[in-house]
Amino acid sequence: MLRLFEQHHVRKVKSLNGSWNFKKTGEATKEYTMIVPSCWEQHPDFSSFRGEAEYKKEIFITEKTAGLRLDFKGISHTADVYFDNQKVAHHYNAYTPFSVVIPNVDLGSHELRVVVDNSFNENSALHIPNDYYSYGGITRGVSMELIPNVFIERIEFTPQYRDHIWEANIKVFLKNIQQLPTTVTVQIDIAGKVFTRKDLNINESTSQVVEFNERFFDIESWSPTNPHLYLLKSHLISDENVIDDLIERVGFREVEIRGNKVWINAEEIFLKGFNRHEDYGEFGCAIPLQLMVHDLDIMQDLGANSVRTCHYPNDELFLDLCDERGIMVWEENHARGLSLAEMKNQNFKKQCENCNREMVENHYNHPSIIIWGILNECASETEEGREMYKNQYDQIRSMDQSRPLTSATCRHFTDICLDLPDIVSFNMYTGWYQDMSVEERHNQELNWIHKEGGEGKPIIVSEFGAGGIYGYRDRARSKWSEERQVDILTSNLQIYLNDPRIMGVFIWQFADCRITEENNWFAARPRSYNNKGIVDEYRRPKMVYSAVKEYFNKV
Ligand code: ADA
Repeated sequence: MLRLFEQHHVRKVKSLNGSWNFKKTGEATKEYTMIVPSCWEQHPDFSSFRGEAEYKKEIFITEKTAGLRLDFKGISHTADVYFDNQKVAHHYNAYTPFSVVIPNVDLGSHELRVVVDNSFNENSALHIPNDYYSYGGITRGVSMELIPNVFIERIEFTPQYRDHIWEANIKVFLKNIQQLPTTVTVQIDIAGKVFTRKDLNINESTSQVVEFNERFFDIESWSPTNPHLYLLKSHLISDENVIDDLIERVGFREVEIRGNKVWINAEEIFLKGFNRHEDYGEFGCAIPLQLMVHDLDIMQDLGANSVRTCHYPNDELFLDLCDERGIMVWEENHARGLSLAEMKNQNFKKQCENCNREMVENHYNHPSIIIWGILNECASETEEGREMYKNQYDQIRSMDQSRPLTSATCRHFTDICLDLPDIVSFNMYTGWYQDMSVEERHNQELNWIHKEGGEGKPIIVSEFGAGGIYGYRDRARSKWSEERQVDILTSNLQIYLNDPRIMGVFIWQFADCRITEENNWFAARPRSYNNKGIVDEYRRPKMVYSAVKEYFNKV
């Protein structure tokens, strides 16, 4: 399952999840059977394997159509895709989906082979040794689709509330994969209304956007307290026949900045949430759906209303769950703590641009996503870094004007980019990395933000927290004990949750997560884990759980 709802009733889709042949690349290596999706680290022989391996699967084409479309929701972290030994796709980044269309595939048996590499090297600017783990494998779902010569690539649904009426701009992106022009009709069906565009000439080998601007009445809006969703069904008709379709699930909601607050529809919001890595015990980043549900059940039990997808785009199944539950999402591109030298890697710009484009294009219709974030704790204190931040804000704004942008900084008192985002966010570990009064340090930070470009903008404390090793109890309440984690979290929550100058907080972090040992990360991370979770990597609650629940449920 790639989504929580069916995206096609007409297009023929087949899941390729399940057993694949697997082996390390190279000669005469041992053959395994590996489940897709999963991390290869789940297998005892590969629990710390960093390198290259290949997956193979035989697929059968039982109907002749114009093209075969392969849809990969996530491969960690570099993939080369071969179809009958012909290379058909290359993709970098574990956290964004990609697809490839192979025209005119013959009936019968074919070989699909995917070479996957999770090694660290100069070609990888974003997956580097870090305070989270870059797993290996086909870690999210895969499917194959039979498509006609003109098919619906994607849809963008942008709702707006004007003069007490819901309006929506709907863009339908069509692609003609063959060498002959085709005339089609596009039909949209949503909220009991049907819209049609007839006699559209789609030229050979081109993409074309068909746009609708419509008004709606008797609409139930999407909000955190009433997350009402609508299915948007699109059909492609040629010569009186429905040749393709695509179904999206959308919500009528608008995100607005009013002064230093963020509003959803007619409601001012305060974000109380968690930073959540995609990491769960032996499952690594390939978290099964029922455990995604478990995570959200726990977050909502704690009184959270939001989640930050630190530090990369998340699995669409998780975003679908957030849509259904009204959990507000800060989704961010893939980057964590890159120095200027690392941002100057020759692949950084392209890899970020691709990640931003794939994130926005594929996740655009999720009403739960209310903020796009970029470049967590990168070199925003430098002129060259500022240029890169500005370019990425501009890129995302060019694709989506409906959501505010932000970036979590730790360049305190030196950051020169605070004027660029719509929302100013900062990471602060008072009581853990620096022992001083939380209130005093917080006022220092807000005074600096106001002077350096953040005046009048919404402000989020995007990270704060402390380490607590599950099961480590200490009368002296030493650092790394569960007791000290309670002390530090409560001293921070008391200040942040009662300050009208901020509009949100994200605790670092929801659950403990594995980190990479390289670059000495292990030395500052007992167990080679980031132990700042409210629960551990198996979601076992630490002492701090009840303290967070008490504070979050007061707001
Ligand atoms: C930073 C970073 C997080 C994590 C945190 C920590 O704020 O953004 O990814 O590394 O520090 O645990 O120190």
